[in-house]
Amino acid sequence: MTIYSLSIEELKNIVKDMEVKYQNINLIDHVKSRLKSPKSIIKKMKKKKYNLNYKELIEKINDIAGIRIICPFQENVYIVRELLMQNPKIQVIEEKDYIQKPKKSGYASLHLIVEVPVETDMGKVYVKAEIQIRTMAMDFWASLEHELKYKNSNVTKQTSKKLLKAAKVMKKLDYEMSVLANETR
Ligand code: 0O2
Repeated sequence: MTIYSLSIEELKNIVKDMEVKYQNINLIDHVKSRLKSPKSIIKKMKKKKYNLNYKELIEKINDIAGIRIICPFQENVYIVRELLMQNPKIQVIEEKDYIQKPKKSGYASLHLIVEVPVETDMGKVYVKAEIQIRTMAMDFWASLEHELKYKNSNVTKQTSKKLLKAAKVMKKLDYEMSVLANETR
């Protein structure tokens, strides 16, 4: 877990540098980070029917270390993506664009699975981490949906439908705000 924590610090520094460099355009609103708890890791491994051993954990669980980058506008999400892709300090190994192709739930966000080099007593090791990049509106929806449905198996079809409807409102709000921003620039 120490190694995963160090990878989060490394990623936060990369994002800080980005914010300083692009402070004139308010690229990022805020950044959150989290280390997945051992209980959640085991729960996820069981759900995905992985064998409960360290090999499977290291190879298959990509989001033990995670950071979330919240941007004001959707176009900023793709600028941040580009900057991360070009950053020589990290290697992007997988991308999932749930903005272009939202999940059935309505979930929208851009995910990058990256490898981050971390210095340890035993030398450099490459640690996998997940970067979620999304707008403030997407984050608002996802945080509440996470609490109301994603982690709750007793959700009714009606609630799911209402959450999907709210996701459409969230998408429209992002669009309207982008239009407004472009008009005022
Ligand atoms: P938690 O509690 O947030 O950590 P896979 O590629 O399928 O092998 P994975 O990790 O299931 O692996 O991929 P996926 O579907 O891209 O999900 C990664 C993370 O995205 C999830 O982590 C959630 O944080 C978030 N996420 C995905 N789908 C939804 C959704 O419908 N609603 C919300 N609110 N969040 C979602 P965890 O570990 O599942 O959960």
